[in-house]
Amino acid sequence: MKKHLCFMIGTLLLASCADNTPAPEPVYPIPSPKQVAWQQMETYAFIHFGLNTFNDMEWGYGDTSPQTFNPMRLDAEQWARTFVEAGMKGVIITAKHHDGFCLWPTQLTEYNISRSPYKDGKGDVVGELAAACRKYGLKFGVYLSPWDRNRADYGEKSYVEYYHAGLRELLTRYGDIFEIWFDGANGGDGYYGGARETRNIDRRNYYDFPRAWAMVDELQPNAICFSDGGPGCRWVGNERGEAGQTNWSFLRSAEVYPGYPNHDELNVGHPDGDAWLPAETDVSIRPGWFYHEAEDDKVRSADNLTNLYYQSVGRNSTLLLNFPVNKEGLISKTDSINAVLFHKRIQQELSHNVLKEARVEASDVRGKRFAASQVNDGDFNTYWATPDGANTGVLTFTFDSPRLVSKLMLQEYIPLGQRVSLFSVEMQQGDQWLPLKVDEQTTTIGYKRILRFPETQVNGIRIHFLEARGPLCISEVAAY
Ligand code: FUL
Repeated sequence: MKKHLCFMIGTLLLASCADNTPAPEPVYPIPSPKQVAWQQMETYAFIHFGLNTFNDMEWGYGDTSPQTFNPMRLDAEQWARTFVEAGMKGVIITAKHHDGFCLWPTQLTEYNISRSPYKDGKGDVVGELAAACRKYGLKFGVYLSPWDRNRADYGEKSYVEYYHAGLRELLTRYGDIFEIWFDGANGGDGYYGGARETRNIDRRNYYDFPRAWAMVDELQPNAICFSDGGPGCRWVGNERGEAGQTNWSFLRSAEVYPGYPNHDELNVGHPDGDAWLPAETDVSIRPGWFYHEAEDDKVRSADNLTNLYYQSVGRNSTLLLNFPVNKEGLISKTDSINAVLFHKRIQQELSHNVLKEARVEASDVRGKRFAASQVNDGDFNTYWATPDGANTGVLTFTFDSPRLVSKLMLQEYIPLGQRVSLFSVEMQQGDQWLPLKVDEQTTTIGYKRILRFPETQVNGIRIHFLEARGPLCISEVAAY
């Protein structure tokens, strides 16, 4: 009886604490769960490797002999270990670049690795990397260039069938694929089976991309399709490693297509876009995408890479960092050392979140389960939310004793959409609240925004959310 009574009282107490306040309605467009999981990868590697590597080229013409492809020490596990130590969550390899040479053995064309001296024609670089990824817990992706400077039938219907058949092989032979790269460089001069001429195609319609994307949905439903206009993620609009300070994860889908010429729009997104298409920032650790001996002393330093991280991941984008595998078939020493040092730098710079030791108050709260304390609990899936109609608000963090800070990290709960379009920050120094001066626009936040500023001693931090597309949904705020 006593036990029963205790249970009843417990249930009553629980009921009075429970908060049934509904979550805010989504503000469209919103990401699919796979787009959220993809964005949470944050950094992953790119590999450019192929005939170009052995012939000191960036864009092979399509006539280089497969006999020149001969890496003597190729070790895909060395690549994978480098990426793991550099904190990367996956890798995308150029299975076929514009020169048309296929890094996997295929019956579809003679222009493939089985015609090279590598492993006496029995090698499969795509397969070797896929296996290394499985062993080291990395996600695996492929780049399959639509433009093909080798094929005699480039420009005709049969080439499009060939392209789709190659895609099917990659989607079915190598296990799970997290991303497929549909590059936007398209048409121009090439070998084209000996024709040696210039061919132009209709960028928008020639490749029948909707059919390719449907094949991906069917065979690899968890994969993200990259192109200038998605449908999974979009190009950031430059190869400098720089996402827009204002960066919306949307585009007007009817306007953008692979090969879209307005790169500035891709950099910031379309604030009124109808499709969720977050930006991916692709950049090489060296000046070129492919390996060139002359660039051995031009590898980006850890400092340089650190800056790229803040300009990409810190601006609501992902970072796709390219490693030009060398002629031996390895990632060169400087490249791997600098990538690992970069990761250690970021880990160290963002290790001690002082807001975990702060009191936090909000101007307005939707209900108990959306309390301000959700923003410094380290859990992306819980968030502070404001009531319907309250599209502005203030978060105030205060410390018992002063703290030194030089970075501020903000995250929106993007499963319900990207909302904030303007915010400002104040720092409490002594008794005074002073505006934080940063060199960047403080407009959008999205999945992640990181602001950098000179080290400052503060007693508190206050964030004013000044404009948003709906009630605020803030997942996390951290200061380091
Ligand atoms: C571009 C290509 O033309 C480059 O060669 C490289 O692959 C880069 C990632 O994409 O469009």
